[in-house]
Amino acid sequence: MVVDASQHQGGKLIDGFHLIIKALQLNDIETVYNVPGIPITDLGRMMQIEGMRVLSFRHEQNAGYAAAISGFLNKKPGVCMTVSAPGFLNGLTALAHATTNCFPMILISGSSEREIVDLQQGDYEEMDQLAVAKPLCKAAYRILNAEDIGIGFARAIRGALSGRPGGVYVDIPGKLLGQTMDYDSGINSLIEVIDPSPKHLPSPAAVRRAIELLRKAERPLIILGKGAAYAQADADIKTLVEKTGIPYLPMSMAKGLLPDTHSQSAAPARSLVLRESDTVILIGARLNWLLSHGKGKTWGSVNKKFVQIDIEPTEMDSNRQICAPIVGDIGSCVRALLNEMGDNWSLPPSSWTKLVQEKKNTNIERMAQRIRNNNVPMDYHGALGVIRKIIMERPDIMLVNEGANTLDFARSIIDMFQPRKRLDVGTWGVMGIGMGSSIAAAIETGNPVLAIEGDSAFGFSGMEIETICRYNLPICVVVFNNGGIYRGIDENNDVKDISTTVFVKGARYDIMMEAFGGKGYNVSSPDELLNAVREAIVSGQPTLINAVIDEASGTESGRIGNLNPQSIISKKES
Ligand code: OXT
Ligand code: ADP
Ligand code: MG
Repeated sequence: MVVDASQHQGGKLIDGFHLIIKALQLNDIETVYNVPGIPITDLGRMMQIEGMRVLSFRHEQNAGYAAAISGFLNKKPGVCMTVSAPGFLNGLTALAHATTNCFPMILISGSSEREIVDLQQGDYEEMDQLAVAKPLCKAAYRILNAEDIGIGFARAIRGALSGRPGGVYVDIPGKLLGQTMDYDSGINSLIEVIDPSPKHLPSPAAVRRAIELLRKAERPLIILGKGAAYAQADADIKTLVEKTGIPYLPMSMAKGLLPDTHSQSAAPARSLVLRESDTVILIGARLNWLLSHGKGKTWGSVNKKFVQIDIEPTEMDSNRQICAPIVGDIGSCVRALLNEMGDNWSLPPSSWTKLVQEKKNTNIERMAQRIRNNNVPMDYHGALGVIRKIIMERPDIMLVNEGANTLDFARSIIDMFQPRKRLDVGTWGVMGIGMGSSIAAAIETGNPVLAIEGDSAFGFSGMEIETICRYNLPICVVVFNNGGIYRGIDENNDVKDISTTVFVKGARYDIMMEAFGGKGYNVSSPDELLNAVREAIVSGQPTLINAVIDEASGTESGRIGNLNPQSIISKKES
């Protein structure tokens, strides 16, 4: 039953429901992504009554991905709320994803009663959720008493935001919600978190060491990662890049931090700059698998020196020696580098910048030829050439992207022009972020959203198109329908079942969207695709475009096929 908060104000009591709401609102958290059910249904209703935005999803994982990306976009924890055990577990993947990607997020989950869970007496949806969550996030807390709600949420908010951002779990046993306490004492127990993400200034010695190294560099390279996008230090990062004249490589979610058409962008010369550079400055990017751990063929034989800016001290030397570690928040570190550089800074040798430019020209020319096609059925280049045009026309569009080939080709073909406009699979390469990210992007920014989805990728969160229609969001989903995972042409090896990577032929994802009142298009040429996307963006209506892609045009695992283990025994022999 819904109880109106105002009912308590005249009297003397406040309950757990309202203390949670007030704790969140006091800290400027006004949006919650959730799936309702026991014991949190009324909490969601009351949040709405108290003026919060509560968006209900069809599956907790998608609500969780929405919260995670909202954390990335806003530099403020995104909140997901789930029911006990199965709902909690569904949301947990997203909490772990947020932690892995360094996005601030809070997962609030209802849970069963402690006395029964701890004696393992088989309560409704029984699970020791706190213990399960702990290893998968930055911090996990359980609140048992109404008077601890303020402290509990303060710890969660500070935990998610301070230092390296990440996911925090808050366990709320159902009984907590109905607990009451004196109204004034309750309000006084709430905590406004002061400076939850304090500036972390780098040591002057670390900054000097880095500058000395950079002055000696002959072939320097800056790598901008999604930490740099998250930091929202856009103007200083641009100044650093331009003042140093150093070529920069944006990681996928850092694209647009400076426009991809910037003369110093080395994105179209990626292999060359990684191989040939002698000094590399990592700004909010880790030397993980996406950068081949800073070792091996990708990095060539040149003995490289690394400078790294990161808020997390233990990130240094994780894969390679970091010759000049700069520990601090990116805004402060970049500013300190700019100050230390002074006014007399020599640009990198022109032999280096020319080499990069020549490689860029070759790759850009090659790409230009490939995207200029109107083939039917479409290949990835023809279809994405059109999407590239759309983003040039509307650089404010939030681009969501997942798949294998659909992801990899889109990353290199579609230029981005503004920071934090490209949202994708992140550090894990996870499929399923599509609709959750799209919904959060629409809710948090109000901009149009264009989701470029492999047909497999879309399937992980496809039911949320009902959510998109229900809230009438300006989201255009384009399903790159090549009839399967990577390709639609795998043979079944003469076994009973169809190949593991192949889907139903001729599937019509557009009709799914129409089932919920959205607009559907089925297109088979780049021209048709261009018109359909333009119409969708202008209309602002929920739209799904089924874009028929040549079943044979993808490759196994896109550009990371090398990560598949190989067997020396042939598939048939075994
Ligand atoms: O320098 P060189 O010459 O090398 O050229 C490079 C650039 O310089 C150049 N370039 C350009 N040229 C011209 N102009 C411009 N503007 C330009 N920009 C760049 O282009 C090349 C390439 O550049 P790029 O892309 O920057 O460089 P590269 O070498 O690719 O970078 C390396 C990486 C590692 C950084 C990059 O590849 C990367 O970021 N990769 C991420 C890969 C990833 O995360 N993939 C997703 C996971 S794959 C797999 O796991 C899938 N699953 C399994 C699964 C998952 N993931 N999750 C869950 C929950 N369950 C299961 C599944 C099921 S994918 C998948 C579904 C796939 O099927 P779909 O139907 O959805 O999709 P389709 O494949 O389309 O069918
Ligand atoms: P990418 O995948 O784009 O290379 P990663 O997720 O690997 O990026 O790296 C992001 C890095 O940025 C993490 O190591 C994280 O600690 C760091 N980071 C995030 N926010 C900040 C910040 N405000 N200041 C400094 N470092 C940050
Ligand atoms: Mg596919």
